[in-house]
Amino acid sequence: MNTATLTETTDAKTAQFYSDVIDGLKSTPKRLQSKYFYDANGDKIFQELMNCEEYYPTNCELEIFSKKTAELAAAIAGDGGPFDLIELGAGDAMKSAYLLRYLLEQGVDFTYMPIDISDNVICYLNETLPQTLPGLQIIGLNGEYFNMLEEAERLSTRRKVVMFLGSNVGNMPVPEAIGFIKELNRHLSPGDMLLIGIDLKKSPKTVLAAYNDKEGITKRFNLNLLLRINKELNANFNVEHFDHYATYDPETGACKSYLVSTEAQTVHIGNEVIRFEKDEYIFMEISQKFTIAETEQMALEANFTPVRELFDSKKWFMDAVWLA
Ligand code: AVJ
Repeated sequence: MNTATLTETTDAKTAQFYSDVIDGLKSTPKRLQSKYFYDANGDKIFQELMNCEEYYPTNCELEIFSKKTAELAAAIAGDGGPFDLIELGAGDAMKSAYLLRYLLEQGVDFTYMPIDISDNVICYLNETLPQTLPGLQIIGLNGEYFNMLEEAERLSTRRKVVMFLGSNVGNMPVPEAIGFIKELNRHLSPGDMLLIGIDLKKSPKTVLAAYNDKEGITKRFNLNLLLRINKELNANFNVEHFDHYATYDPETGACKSYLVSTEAQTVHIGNEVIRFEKDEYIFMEISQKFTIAETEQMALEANFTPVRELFDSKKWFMDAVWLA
């Protein structure tokens, strides 16, 4: 068994977190980066979210991975030779595990390289996956996508299949998403592939409900970032003075989350002081939705060729295979 973990140092990560938070809260309008949602508590709240009634994307993609495993495996098989399967933002790898198990059963020679910003996640995967999937070659990489992708390139000599699931691509505004996928393409060679999970446009009510659940899990998920800032950056946010607000625009496909200051207040973060007016908002997250045509356009603009599209039974979600 080949198991390893590579981690950026905690100091460097905290320094980056601090400067990103201060930059974001000193800009107009104020913003925070949703990639910072995922500390240990954030991971837990996201798990709750995935199990709640309104949040559909995970279940849709799980349906694709559990019921169309053979089709997925065939779509990424290439010439049948060995390859490295790199996953950006692996999370609990619940969906990927279906594919990993199938590939192992078929005797395919591959190494699974999960990349995640959460060190919890990577430790967990390195420990548990080899137990539940005997024979799995795994190298967990803890850090930012492109830093760790470069690490993966240093470790890999074989054809690469990159998985980017869960509509994580939707957490960037479209132009940035295209830039990101282009950059990804530059790290790949002809014959390499991208298996990308994308949330599709659907009833606006269905989308909005997923980001505005009745139980308030999404609200807690957003507020948790303020608590993380308190804990890790020595700040004093009072989460009772912030409310969560979500919008969905069916025209653009942009679903956005905000935290709104319910009163005029001052927050201290390290040596910095941030003032909020009453009703001033922090832009927290975008979760972009696409038509199928828009995703194909995006693939072409980023120099990929779409080769296969798989859907759940409601056609709410798509996993597409794009050739580099
Ligand atoms: C994990 C980024 C795909 O945008 O749907 C869920 C995160 N935010 N509810 C998404 C999230 C609010 C989720 N992704």
